[in-house]
Amino acid sequence: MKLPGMFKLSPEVSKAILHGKPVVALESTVITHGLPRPQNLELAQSLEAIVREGGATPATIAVIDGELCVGLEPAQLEALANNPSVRKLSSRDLAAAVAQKASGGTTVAATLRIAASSRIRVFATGGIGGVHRGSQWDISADLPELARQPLVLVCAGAKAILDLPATLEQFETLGVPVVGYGSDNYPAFYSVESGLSTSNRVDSAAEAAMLARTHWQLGGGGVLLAAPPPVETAIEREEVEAWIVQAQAEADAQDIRGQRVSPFLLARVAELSNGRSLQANLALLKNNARIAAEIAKELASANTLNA
Ligand code: PSU
Ligand code: MN
Repeated sequence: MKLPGMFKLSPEVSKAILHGKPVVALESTVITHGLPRPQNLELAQSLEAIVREGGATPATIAVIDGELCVGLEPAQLEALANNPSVRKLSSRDLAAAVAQKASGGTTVAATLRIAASSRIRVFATGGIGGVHRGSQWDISADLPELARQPLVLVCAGAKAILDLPATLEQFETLGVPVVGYGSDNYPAFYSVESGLSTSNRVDSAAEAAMLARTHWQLGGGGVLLAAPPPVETAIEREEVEAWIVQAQAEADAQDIRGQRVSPFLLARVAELSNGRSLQANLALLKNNARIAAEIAKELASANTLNA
């Protein structure tokens, strides 16, 4: 596959894409800005291992020295996770990072773009961005980018720190199907239920793949596949809510804005919950990677049958 020079596919990922093998994209802002050290690197490595065990090739995406890297070498992943000064790169930030030969973790939005250009069709993350509480104009670029790029995004819904009803309305406006995986409930990231409903439900990876392929045939872009977080580490909504309200009040008082809001809230909720939210976050990320590998396999085998 010929991509512009700024793209750098790892040999493993390049081969998998070329042969129509299942590939799962993984984002890197969760590594650089979403999780504390050393859990961030451990998590990044286990997500890759889970995708491999599931029979797919992991493609962790990041920008390193201005190159759009699709699939990282172990040393690159380590360097990224241990460098506290790398950038958080959303869609709007990619051109500057490339031009300035900078490095950074790519958000869901930026990862969607790079993955779509590389013809990857499945992507696993923890929770997608969305509409922030209190400031309805702070809407993550994750939303319009998901509407545009034809991928299945496996996540536990939007991050609970957000205004979930407003975020769900945005998906409807943008024409993004919000599909529950084995559930009618729209999950709330740390919690199994948000009190909101999904627009559809599937009960297997094969059904998810079929729905996505049909959406793409109809000219659609992204599909949000909402998987409930594992019950062992999930937290009741009421309990989480108190921590979020406190963290948001602190963010407002300290005038935290823009790109800093989500990392601040996630870190503060982890502190206020004595690490319980972190455990839930790690568990759901792994769960989503496992499901994404299954869907990638379904999509790849359907492609072979149609060839
Ligand atoms: N999921 C997690 N932790 C994270 C993120 C997702 O479990 O840190 C990241 C993703 O990269 C997502 C970003 O794109 O948070 C959203 O940032 P913002 O709200 O600034 O758009
Ligand atoms: Mn924002």
